[in-house]
Amino acid sequence: MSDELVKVPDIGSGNAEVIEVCVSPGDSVSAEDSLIVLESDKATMDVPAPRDGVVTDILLKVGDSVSEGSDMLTMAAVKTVEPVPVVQPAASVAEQPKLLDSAPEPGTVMIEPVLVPDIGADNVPVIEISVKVGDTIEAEDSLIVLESDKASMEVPSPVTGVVKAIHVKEGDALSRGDLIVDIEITGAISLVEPSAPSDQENPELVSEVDVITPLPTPDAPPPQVEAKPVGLAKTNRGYHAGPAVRKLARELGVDLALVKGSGPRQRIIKEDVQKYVKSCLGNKAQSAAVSSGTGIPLMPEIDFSQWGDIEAVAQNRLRKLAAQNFQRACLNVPHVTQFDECDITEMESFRKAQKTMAEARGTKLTLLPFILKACAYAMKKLPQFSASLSPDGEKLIYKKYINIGIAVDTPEGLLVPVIKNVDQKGLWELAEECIELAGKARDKKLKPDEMQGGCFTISSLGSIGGTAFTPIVNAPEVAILGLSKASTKPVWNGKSFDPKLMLPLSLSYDHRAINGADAARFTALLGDLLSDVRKLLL
Ligand code: CAO
Repeated sequence: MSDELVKVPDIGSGNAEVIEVCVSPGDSVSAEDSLIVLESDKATMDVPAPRDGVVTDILLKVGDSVSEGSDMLTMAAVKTVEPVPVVQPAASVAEQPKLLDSAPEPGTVMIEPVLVPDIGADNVPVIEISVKVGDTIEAEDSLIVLESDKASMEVPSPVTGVVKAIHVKEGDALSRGDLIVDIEITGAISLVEPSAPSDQENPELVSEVDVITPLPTPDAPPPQVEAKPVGLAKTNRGYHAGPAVRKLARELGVDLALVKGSGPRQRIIKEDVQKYVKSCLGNKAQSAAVSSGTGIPLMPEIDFSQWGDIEAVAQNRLRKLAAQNFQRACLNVPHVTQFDECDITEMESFRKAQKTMAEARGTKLTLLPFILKACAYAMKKLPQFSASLSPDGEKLIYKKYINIGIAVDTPEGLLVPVIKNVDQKGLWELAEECIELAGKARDKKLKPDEMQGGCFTISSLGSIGGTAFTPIVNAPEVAILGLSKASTKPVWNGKSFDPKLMLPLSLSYDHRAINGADAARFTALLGDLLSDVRKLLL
């Protein structure tokens, strides 16, 4: 049998541009599958296959301007299979809304309760409510989308009207006969109705529900519903893509929100979805290679419930982001931590002596402003501590400003607001800024620019406890100072032991940018400054 020439049908407008060719020679297509997508200045339309067959040649290309009768492609016929006769059984009275074939009389209000039709299964979850109370809808508009493990289905409205009440919510499990919505009828009722009870032994029964995503399950019996043109799955609504592309995306589990459209007006075409899937597979392979390349075996997934009760709590976005940053810094930065301690006895006396003054100013003077001042001083003397390495490791970028981040523990997770130009600010100003930024962090009021531009970070656990810890460098910064709890220790003065308030310092640094001698110099300088804060003025 010779190939059949398929031409562009009546497209309701003069010329239209081919914006997508959905098939290739050799593809088997079923009647109604999209062959090409056309776009005129008024509409975008899919041109469906007139019948089942195999595409043998494509006679146009993306960008061509076509009109009714233009040659589109050639198809070879396939052996036709006798269609299964469709039986439309009588509906059960109890479940069937009353049929009307005309609009209600003016002045009368008719409420149509819409029930779940035969969906071939019980307890099917609602994955989308497509309408809201007050919406004006047309007959056939989708009301809800149900998704079983075999198929996604839209339940269409049988009438034109206004949604008065919604009786279901996302996640509800629905079965035939459940009440979905009440619609106040404003137009004629179409003859779309919930179908009769399903009969597992009668495969010819056809539901009126549109199957929009038949999910292939090898052992599953053929769905008992008629496949109509595909609708839009929940996650893929609102993107510029034709039904064929949406169908492909659903089949491949692709979220179209993540796909960049390369068609006219950023329309997502088939190739974009394929490219996206390829890049995902590439990334996966790459991360597997990185993982094995660095010799880091993946953590095994363990079912902890085998040893007792457990509760899995979803991590919030902030904690997930922080975890990612910590891991990235840990894997990329060769860390070394320099431990030291410094005598802050006199500084502490001075700080405490300022208490009345602090109260009069309505603020509080903690250790932190002194540490900030001392770090700013040391960063000026040793500028590599406020530098960053270029990503290729070729350059050390020295920053001529002294911005210092302070790690703030909040109920949501760790935040690091940045105090700008610390070297230009006095102790009171720094005290006020610390309180303000820490407060904003805890109240989730920090603006992005208040968390950016840091050169160095201070993480103070001193008010909580501990003797030392190894903070993780807040890359691309190259150093972070950890403070633990100061405690009084006996310090040998050459003749006897003096009680001294000693502050433990833990300075972690990126060993690519800073060497150990510099780190020791840095903490020694901090010790010198903090043991006699008058030196900060020099
Ligand atoms: N040793 C002894 N006492 C200390 C101290 C130290 N190293 N550091 C602070 N203190 C004292 C303060 O001086 C203050 O004492 P007074 O009440 O006598 O004045 C008291 O502890 C409470 O201080 P604070 O915590 O309210 O204020 P702060 O300026 O010291 O710290 C902030 C502010 C925001 C850094 C702190 O509240 C915070 O959130 N720290 C946690 C940081 C963190 O989680 N780091 C880990 C990051 S990695 O996971």
